[in-house]
Amino acid sequence: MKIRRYLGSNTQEAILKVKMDLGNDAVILNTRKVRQKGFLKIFAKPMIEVLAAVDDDYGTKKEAQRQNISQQAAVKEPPKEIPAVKTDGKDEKISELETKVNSMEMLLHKIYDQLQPASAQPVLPQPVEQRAAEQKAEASPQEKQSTYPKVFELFYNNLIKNEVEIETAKRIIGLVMEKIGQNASVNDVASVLNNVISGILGKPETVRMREDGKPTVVMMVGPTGVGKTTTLAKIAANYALNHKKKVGMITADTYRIAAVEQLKTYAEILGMPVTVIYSPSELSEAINQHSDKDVILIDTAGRSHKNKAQFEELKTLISAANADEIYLLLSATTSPRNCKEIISNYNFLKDYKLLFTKLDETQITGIILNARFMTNKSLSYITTGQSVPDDIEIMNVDKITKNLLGSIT
Ligand SMILES: Nc1nc2c(ncn2[C@@H]2O[C@H](COP(=O)(O)OP(=O)(O)OP(=O)(O)O)[C@@H](O)[C@H]2O)c(=O)[nH]1
Ligand SMILES: [Mg+2]
Repeated sequence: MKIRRYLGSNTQEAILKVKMDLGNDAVILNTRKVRQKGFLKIFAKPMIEVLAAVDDDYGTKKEAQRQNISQQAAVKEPPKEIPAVKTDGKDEKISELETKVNSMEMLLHKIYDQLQPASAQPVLPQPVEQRAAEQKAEASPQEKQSTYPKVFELFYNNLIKNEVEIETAKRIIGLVMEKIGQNASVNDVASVLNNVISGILGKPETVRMREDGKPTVVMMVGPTGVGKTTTLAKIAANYALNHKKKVGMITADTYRIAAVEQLKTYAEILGMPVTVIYSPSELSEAINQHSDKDVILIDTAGRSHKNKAQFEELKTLISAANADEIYLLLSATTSPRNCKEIISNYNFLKDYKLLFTKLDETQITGIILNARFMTNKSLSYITTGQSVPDDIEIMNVDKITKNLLGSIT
């Protein structure tokens, strides 16, 4: 039991302080009038002192509650339409002027570079095709070195430590240098870099509900064990509990023993129907069965990106589903090389959103920037643990950007 002392100019104020600090569970042990110490304070009005007690584990409970609320709030945020182009004329004018200033800066910068001795030249951004061709599977420490001015070098190193692809990191740093010049201050570099990275990451998009009264069909795909079924259950629970939507689930995973049981268990807890299909031809009938729902979530079996036959089957299933949204799930713990390989295996998908799982297992977030840079697909949710439904949130781009920038002190 923790005992704390609170002072207020009256009893109400002192008790309010107790509740703000310890919550409603606090027990008031004693109240009394006290005179403040010090010569001048002798003449002041007496204060009210309240002694209050609360359980030892209150702090832990409070933190858990706080996290819970913030996660729920994150998931509760209703999906918003993101306009493809800005409609505000003023904004267009500003961005037009910005582009002009940028290209003038770039021109000046190039002239300046040409006047410099060869060894002092910075590494400038390269065209996308060249970047792809030059991307090496595993870079040697020498290849990771750069010849940037100190401040840029430090930020570049942070990106590399975060496993951002070398060519992506070089391109980003090059872009920042083009924007503000080589002699910019740390703060300016950090601020422009922040803007460039958050600009690349873009605004995350969540499930966009259909507006024609038909159910929105959402499908989860991705490598084995990344968390497709668990994430599907988290999304289902959030739609049902927070948005009061009618949710149906379909599983096409009859390959792994217990896969169906896993989804059925979640469905039972959440009080939702689940349909099991054994072949892609059964899918449209299963979707019809859920025509009274607002959202239909389809779980698929984990597919190794190395298995061509399994991939063909997945393609058939995806085309049978004709889903409104497909989420490609990637574990944040995947190595950059594997991530690249997985993504290139899924490039048969016309459109999809990127969803990263297991962010609780790693501090390294370069995979997110790499994937976004490589695919240009929208980011969406992240998952941060095994708990259903709590451990899911809409990706906080600002947080990811700050993590990628790191500290250079
Ligand atoms: N630490 C952590 N574990 C997670 C997260 N999401 C899922 N898991 C765990 O990862 C394991 C696999 O999760 P599943 O949901 O079964 O993964 P899956 O992609 O459906 O797997 P397959 O269907 O076999 O391909 C389980 O132990 C989950 O509890 C997460 O965000 N963080
Ligand atoms: Mg599964």
